[in-house]
Amino acid sequence: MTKALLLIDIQNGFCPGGNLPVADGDKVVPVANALMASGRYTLIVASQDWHPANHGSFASQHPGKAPFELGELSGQPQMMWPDHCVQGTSDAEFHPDLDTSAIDYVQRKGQDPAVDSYSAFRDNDRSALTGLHSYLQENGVSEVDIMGLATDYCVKFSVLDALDMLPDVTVRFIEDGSRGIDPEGVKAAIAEMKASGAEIVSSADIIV
Ligand code: VGL
Ligand code: ZN
Repeated sequence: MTKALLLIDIQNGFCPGGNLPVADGDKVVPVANALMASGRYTLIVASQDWHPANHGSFASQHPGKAPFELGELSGQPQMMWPDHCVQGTSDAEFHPDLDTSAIDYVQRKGQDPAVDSYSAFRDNDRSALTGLHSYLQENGVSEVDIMGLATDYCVKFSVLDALDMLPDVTVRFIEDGSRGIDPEGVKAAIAEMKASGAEIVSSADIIV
């Protein structure tokens, strides 16, 4: 059994003080560190939202649009975000308390200015793959536990893609290791992940 822990976007930008802060986003850091130290995982993977400064998901690139309004990107509906996780800035760095020494593989995403990439596996239009799917397959992963930021966006899309793209793999969402942007969105995201076949677990179920 090759078990992977997938840490989604535990970056300064999504923590208090960041450009797209998630309430209590930093609270997931000790959960991630404890799981990494548990010795339960063969592979530790972390994703990193990694946008160019002119990324098309930024409201700043759409005259007249404000952050958190619905806009369009390449003809598709797109939430307009504040500028966040720009490549090479401190906003894009992992949270300083995250123990990055245990991370085996970092998957960056969101580099194409013309499409957003919530999932760590592929762009929102499902065309370009990031490489994470191949990495997990090459390593013969049989179980993926997923947690991080934000539950209602990048965590949810990563869980749904893991279920879709790794059909024989057990996919679990770690609830206490995740925080979301919108409380109603979080409830809906958990219901959708569950209905799609993900197990909903807590870190206490894993570290016994
Ligand atoms: C995310 C919105 C925009 C996330 C990334 O990590 O959940 N959300 N970019
Ligand atoms: Zn982003």
